[in-house]
Amino acid sequence: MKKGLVLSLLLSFSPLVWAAEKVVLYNWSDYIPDSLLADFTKETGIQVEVSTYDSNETMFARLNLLGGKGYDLAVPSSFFVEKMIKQHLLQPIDKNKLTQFKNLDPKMTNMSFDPDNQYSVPYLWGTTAIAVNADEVDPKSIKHWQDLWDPKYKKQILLLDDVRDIFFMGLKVKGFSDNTTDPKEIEQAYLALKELMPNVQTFLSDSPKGPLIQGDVNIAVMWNGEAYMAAKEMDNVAYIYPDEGVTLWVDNFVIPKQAANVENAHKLIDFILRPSSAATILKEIGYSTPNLAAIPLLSAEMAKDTSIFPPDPVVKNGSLHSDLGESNALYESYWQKLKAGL
Ligand code: N2P
Repeated sequence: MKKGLVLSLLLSFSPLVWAAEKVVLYNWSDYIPDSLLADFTKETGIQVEVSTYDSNETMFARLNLLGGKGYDLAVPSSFFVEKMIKQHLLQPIDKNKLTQFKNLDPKMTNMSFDPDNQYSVPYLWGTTAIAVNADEVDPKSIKHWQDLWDPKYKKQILLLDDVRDIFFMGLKVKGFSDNTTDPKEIEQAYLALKELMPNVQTFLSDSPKGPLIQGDVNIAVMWNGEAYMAAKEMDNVAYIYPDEGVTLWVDNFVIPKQAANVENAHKLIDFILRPSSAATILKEIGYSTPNLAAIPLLSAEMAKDTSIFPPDPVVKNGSLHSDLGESNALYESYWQKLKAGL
């Protein structure tokens, strides 16, 4: 008994207890440099436990199942922030604790999915468009989404395993809105995508750059940062924005309702909001940043890279997914059929 008391006293003053300070981050894969998290731990003593997901749907299903327990931070795209707020899965963020919030572009705060940023803080944004191995495919030959349906690309295309980003293509080639809830339009998009299937080699969202780098596919419908990372490992990657427009997305930090380490979650967000952190992230993974104060820290080459920072007309012509409520189930059932080859 006495021994136990001494031991616990000793422990409470030992570094072991400090090491137990932690924050659990549920993030997209390949979405934050490990070195940056290590710097955070070095500075604060707070360990970051990371687990990853590769779609909003997976992240949502998990948090919903656990009632938001077990994770201190997650990084949903805007339309899932909206959905998670509606389902009471999130807790408010205390902006008084975020000394670096001021660095954010006012255009990227107070967005309609979360006015006043009560529940979310923008992390990165970007596009879903077409990356090609330009040694094999002439980038100028692809101007429209429809071009991917050309039989000459048999088995050459990788698609993200992402229902909304891929339905976007099907809806666009049919001339419909990517946020449609009309069952007939959704069906038409499914039928269009079904016709694309002979050209599709694989669906992949966990490091989709891999098959492009290895030469297993020549075309990948994927996120801009993955194209940027691919370009570090292969010579000739081009990132193409088809004329009909592309998916734009904004991913945001949120704190699940039952998070255990709320204080540490705020500390990590604030650390990431530092201009130097944001610049490090960009250099590593090549997504666009809402952090205006980070831009002067980038090389001229990066600042003018149109895969990182899409040109204005691309942004104007792009579209953010909205939460489609009941219609999600219909998309999902066509999506499963499509992937099963039905
Ligand atoms: C990177 C994930 C990109 C996030 N693996 C797309 N919203």
